Amino acid sequence: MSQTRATPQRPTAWWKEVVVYQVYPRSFNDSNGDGIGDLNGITAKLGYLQQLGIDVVWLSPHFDSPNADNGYDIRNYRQVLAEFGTMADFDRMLEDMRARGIELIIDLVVNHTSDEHVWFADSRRSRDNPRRDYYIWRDGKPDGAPPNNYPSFFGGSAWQLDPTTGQYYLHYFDVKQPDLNWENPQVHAEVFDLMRFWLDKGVAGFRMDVIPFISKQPGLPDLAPDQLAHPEFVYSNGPQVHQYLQRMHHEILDPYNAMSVGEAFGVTLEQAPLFTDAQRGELSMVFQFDVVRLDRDNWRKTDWTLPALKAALARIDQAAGLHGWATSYLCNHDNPRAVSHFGDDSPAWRERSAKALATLVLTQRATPFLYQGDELGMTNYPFQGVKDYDDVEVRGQWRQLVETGRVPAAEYLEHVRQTSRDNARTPMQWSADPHGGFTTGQPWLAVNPNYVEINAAAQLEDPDSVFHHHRRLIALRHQTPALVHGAYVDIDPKHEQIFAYTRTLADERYLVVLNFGTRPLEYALPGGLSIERAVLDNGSGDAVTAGATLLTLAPWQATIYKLD
Ligand code: TEU
Ligand code: CA
Repeated sequence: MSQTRATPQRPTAWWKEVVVYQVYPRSFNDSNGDGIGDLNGITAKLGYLQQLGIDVVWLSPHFDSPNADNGYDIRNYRQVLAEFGTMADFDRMLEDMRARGIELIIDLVVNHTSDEHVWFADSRRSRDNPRRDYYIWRDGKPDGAPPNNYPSFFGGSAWQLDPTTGQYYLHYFDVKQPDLNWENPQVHAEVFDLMRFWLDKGVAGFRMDVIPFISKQPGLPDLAPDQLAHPEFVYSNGPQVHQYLQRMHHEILDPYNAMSVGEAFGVTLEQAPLFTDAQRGELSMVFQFDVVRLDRDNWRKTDWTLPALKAALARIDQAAGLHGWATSYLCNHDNPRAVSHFGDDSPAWRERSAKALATLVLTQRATPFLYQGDELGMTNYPFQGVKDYDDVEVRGQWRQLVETGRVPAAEYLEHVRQTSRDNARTPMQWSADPHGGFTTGQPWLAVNPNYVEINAAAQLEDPDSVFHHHRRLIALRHQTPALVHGAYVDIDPKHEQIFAYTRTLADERYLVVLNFGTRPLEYALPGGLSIERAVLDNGSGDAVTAGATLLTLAPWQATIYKLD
């Protein structure tokens, strides 16, 4: 097999210098009026993405799936979901992206498959089926109870009894998402094969869904009582995970010079370098959860403080160290909207705080990942009742917690309104047309009614929009190596409202100052720093003179300065 046939000539570690934009295809753009976003809809918006200036698209799953979890349950890894289009549509989309200089990474979901995948259909047929060991089967306890006390993230036990053979199979997520058995070398061969299939088409790499979970705990012992609330810290710590990833790196990722980003759910900041240290040969980078889960306890919303956010970012930078690399993100399809979460989505401050958060994400020493709609400052959805949610996670928790009387409905809804994944999954707001111009039909999930004010068409027209601020930040990052590679130093980690850090590469030095609040402040620069000029700010009207050491900061001001 010619492994290098379609290998693109990309420079080493090319993925450090890119800005990534995540597309959640179901909610991006519907080209045929069925209410569901699709691949032709994405192709139609590539000019928009090119104007924004991003380099890489991460496409959430586009594969054939019964959609128990919106495509994170794959039935056929080599087929496009019919609702999204055909393989010809995919090829055209990819060709058009690459003609515009945009690379594509796709979602590799191989901790589990759909229960409708042919591997699982075979596996469940009989105890001696050749594919039995593709999945994890165990006898129940003598009294018929599940093999151990593992919980599923979507409610209930992580084990499902299958009547055909009388054994249980393991599923960390929905019952329709059985976990693959990576102790079986045939599973590696199958996965490596499907990776080659997409790489040979010209895909540039993968985002890897819950990849630390692929190695299971030997003997699958019960979780201790204190582990039950956060099983991810056990599920992510199987003994073989690094060996599996090193093999994948050696056989697939390295020969194709592919970009890889692992979703490191349950991985601590101390463990992250094991995945990303280039000398070990595993992944390019990982998504850590320390920022997006700063104010979360499962579905519960808790409080966060600016010093805690700064500490998490500093530790992420330290964990990347000299030989690793990090990611920078505030939102994705599993989280509330960035501006509602970390900014201020009230009409007075939404735009300016969204721009401040963009400044933060795009000036870290890490590859920035923007989620669709971030560039417009899209907000959380005004959910009322449980019927407003589509997500399998909310529906499972509702059954397990509310219908059993463990948590009052009002309490659950108050938290989930702020934490639900559906906040980020409402359709893109393209224009002030009905349904935000996302579809001419009925959208699969309601469009946020604020599309009348917040939409791409209006922002493209307005040079001061959140969109154009993102565009300017991306362009600045591309032309400023210090903002990509420069050392990161938080110069005032304890300040409760100001976030100030320097980025230094040789004698180029930048200072980023963000006012995380609506109170204007005078800010004396610590440590004898003095300003040469303001390079980019978020329209807060800052006038600064050369040599200044005292700043007058407007509410939610975000400014990048060049230092003397
Ligand atoms: O999510 C991993 C994950 O476990 C959480 O982020 C998840 O969203 C949930 O909130 C945990 O309580 C990945 C995908 O990003 C997510 O969309 C999938 O549902 C999940 O894996 C299963 O494939
Ligand atoms: Ca469609």
